[in-house]
Formats: sequence, C-alpha cells, structure tokens
Amino acid sequence: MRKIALVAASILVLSGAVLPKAAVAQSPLINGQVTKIDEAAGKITLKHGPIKKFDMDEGMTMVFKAQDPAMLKQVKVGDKVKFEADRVNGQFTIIRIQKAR
Ligand SMILES: [Cu+2]
Repeated sequence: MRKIALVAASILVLSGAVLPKAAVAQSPLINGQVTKIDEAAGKITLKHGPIKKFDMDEGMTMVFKAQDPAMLKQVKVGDKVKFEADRVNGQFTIIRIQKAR
C-alpha cells in the first residue's frame, strides 16, 4: 500500500514538471509591433502577422486586452515583440508578450 502511494506521488511530480514546458513549446509566438498602449483600459494595439488559430490569414493592426496589466509596462510603442494570444471571454487577449531580439 505504501509503495503504491509512493509511485502515485512520483507520477504526479513528474507530470507536473513535464507538462507545463511541453505546453509552452507547442504554442509558437506571433511576431508583432506595438503601435499603441492604453494602460488605463488595460489594452494594447499590435500590428501582427498571421494568426492561424484566429483565422487571421494576413497580418493586421488590432487591439488586444492584456491579461495582466503589468505586461503593458514591459513594452513600449514602436517595440518589435513576440506574443501569444487567446480568446478570453470572447476578447482577444495577450497572455504572454516579450520584446523580440
Ligand atoms: Cu488580428
């Protein structure tokens, strides 16, 4: 009985350590450029390349909500960025953003 509990615990630890990394690796970042930041509204306007999962076959400029307002302090207008977006409550939302190098 004790052995089974140990094995179960190890599996939990292992899957916890492996899964998040795999999830991150699967979502490619989208290239974009910041054209406007509205900190009061928690929104950012990005000129971005195609985003397959949103059926955006061509690049465009559009407004995204920032999942965390702190993200808006990490970048500034004119910055080239890489980001990941998702639909959260029907709104296009930035869930990860970083400066492109
Ligand atoms: Cu778009």
